Amino acid sequence: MPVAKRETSDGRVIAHVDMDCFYVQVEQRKQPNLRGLPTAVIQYNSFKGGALIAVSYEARNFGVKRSMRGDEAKDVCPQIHLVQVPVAHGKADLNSYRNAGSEVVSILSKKGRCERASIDEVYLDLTDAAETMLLEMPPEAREDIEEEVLKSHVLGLEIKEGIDAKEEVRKWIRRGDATYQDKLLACGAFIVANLRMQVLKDTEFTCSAGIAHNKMLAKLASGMNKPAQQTVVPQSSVGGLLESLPIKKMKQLGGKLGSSLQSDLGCKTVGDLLQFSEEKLQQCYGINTGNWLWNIARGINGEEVEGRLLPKSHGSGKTFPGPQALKTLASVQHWLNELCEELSERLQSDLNLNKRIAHTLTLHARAYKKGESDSLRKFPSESCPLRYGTTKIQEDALTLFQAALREFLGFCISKTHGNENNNWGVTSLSVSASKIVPIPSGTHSIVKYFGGQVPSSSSFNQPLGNAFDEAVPSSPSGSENCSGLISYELQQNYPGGDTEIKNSEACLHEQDPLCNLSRKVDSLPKESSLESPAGSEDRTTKSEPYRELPAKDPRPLSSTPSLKAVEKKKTMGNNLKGNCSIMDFFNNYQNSQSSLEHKNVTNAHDVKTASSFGLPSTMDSYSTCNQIEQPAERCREEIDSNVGECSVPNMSQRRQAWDYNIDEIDHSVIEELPPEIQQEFQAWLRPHKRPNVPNSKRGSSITHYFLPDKSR
Ligand code: TTP
Repeated sequence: MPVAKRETSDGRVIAHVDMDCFYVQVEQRKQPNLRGLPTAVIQYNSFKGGALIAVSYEARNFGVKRSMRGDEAKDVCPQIHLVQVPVAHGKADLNSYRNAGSEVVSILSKKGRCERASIDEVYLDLTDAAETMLLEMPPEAREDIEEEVLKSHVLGLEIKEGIDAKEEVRKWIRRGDATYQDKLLACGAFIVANLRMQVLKDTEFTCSAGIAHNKMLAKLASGMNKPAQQTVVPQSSVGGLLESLPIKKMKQLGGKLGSSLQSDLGCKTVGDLLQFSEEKLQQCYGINTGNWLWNIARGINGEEVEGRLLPKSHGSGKTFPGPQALKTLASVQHWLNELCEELSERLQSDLNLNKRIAHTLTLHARAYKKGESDSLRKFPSESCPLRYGTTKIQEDALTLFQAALREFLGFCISKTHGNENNNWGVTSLSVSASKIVPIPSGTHSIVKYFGGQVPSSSSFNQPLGNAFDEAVPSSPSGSENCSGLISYELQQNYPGGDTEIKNSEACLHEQDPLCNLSRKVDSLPKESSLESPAGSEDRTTKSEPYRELPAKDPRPLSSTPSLKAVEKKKTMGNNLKGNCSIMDFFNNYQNSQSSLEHKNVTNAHDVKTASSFGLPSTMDSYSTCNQIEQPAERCREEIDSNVGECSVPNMSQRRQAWDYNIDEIDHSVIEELPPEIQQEFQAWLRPHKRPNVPNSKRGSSITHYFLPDKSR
């Protein structure tokens, strides 16, 4: 349900920029001979020439619509060029479009706070830039105004027949009696026109824009004059705009709420809402939604432009219409594997490029059950903490699917045994990764270091997964972080090993989708269980005490390395390409930890202490929350303290968070690390070094240091 945010000021300048027929433009840039021709991008399948997903404006002039199939488009426009969307993993590969969107974002974000709203849409807060322009070069003082600015549409500006619209816009821009707000919007028109010209010059893409005092109005306006145009919404025009705006055209009113406003309150347009008091709307729809409705009827919307250049989530999905519906668990698993592989690649790329990790894996599907109409039962979406590594994501997605299927079928395990082909069909599948947060900056090079050791992408997955299971910290801000940390703990505790894969494979062969279900699903931590405030519950100790072993780690098992061995490797210099003692150490450390696990280590403290070498800060923040059961707010403070660079002011908090004696670190180990990691360690260590005290601990056993200290 939408929630109203207080309108902070009507003096803001917000732009919404939307690319024109975006996928078509991307394809036309690849094939310039298609420019200016009727073109559409299709997602090919054999059914009636594939589905149109983007249509050029030239093709639209012939009556081609996105709702058509390729064959229909050819009927109305025989000369249309149909370009097939690239394919990977047996489905549309949108990477080239995503990358093209990023090119645009990098240009637009230079002028103000920028929020990437979708693959081809951006919000900009241009208030500061507009205020600066107003001071330095007010619109009324401008003699030469660029053509692109004069081509702006100004809502409410009457253009009489036979009058040059550009001249009217020039007058509006240079009005001496304009309100301060209108002057700011006029500045916004200059800034946005320049940005759009820059986008065209640098990327060859055209875009359209809306310029208003808030996001809602800017978004409404950007679609009013397409392609390659911009529309300004002065405050005085808002009433007129909303008066005739159909309810369902307003963002957030396209669904059930909009339908209810139409059928229950008789509102056809947004303006019709004006007749209802705030109390009445609150009575009908609750306090928040009622308040939001009252505000939007007046064009009030205080939503901020979030400074976000990267997507909030990653998803990969595919539909299986009509006869293509998936009717066996084996076919579902096949497609889940494809989708998860794509998702995993994107997560990996996000990690490498942006240093971000996702915390939640969600499975959505649409399905039908024989004998029931679609509307009767929705296929439930299921979530769990996300574990990095393709295989792990695939395993977890399958388990989530099985859980959802079980719920969908009404737990009638015995009835479905052996006859799944006749019982259900899946018409769409998707997996998504959300709760994506930056890795705390002080840990980047360590994560990179782990990733960098792995030679190929296929073999990359498992070791990195392990490295992350051991090492990846949680998100740096807010209460979400606490649940993120909990997810991480739970991930470690999920016993998803080979045995279970084999079981589920056996299950597939037996055509019994549910034979293995209860056990796996019960052991998979669901995301919903992460919602309670961190610290209110000791989740680690409540979870399965068994920690996952590095199942496919090809590295040999060996005992904990002796200091002598470490010293020997040290003489080989700092070149860490290939195996080196610190890597041996990590391997051995994992192994030694594993042996502890086999001894049924149920103590969260042990697990946490053992993990703390990998990336100590956030793990220990969680542990601290965990141990003393602090409220979420307290957790947040501690996590935040671990987020920034390793500045001295944060060190005391850091030191508290690390649950070991920092003076006991064996420096010979650190010296073996690559320079950037050494720097990070040094930054952590520096404030703790006591001047004039001989390094009495040098040479103390790293084994002693890294193994859990039972006395703590
Ligand atoms: P839109 O911005 O909705 O449309 P568009 O950019 O093609 O055209 P317009 O000029 O009218 O804004 O979508 C952006 C891209 O997203 C679009 O080019 C293709 C893709 N898309 C789909 O793949 N499926 C869909 O159902 C929609 C609506 C869009």
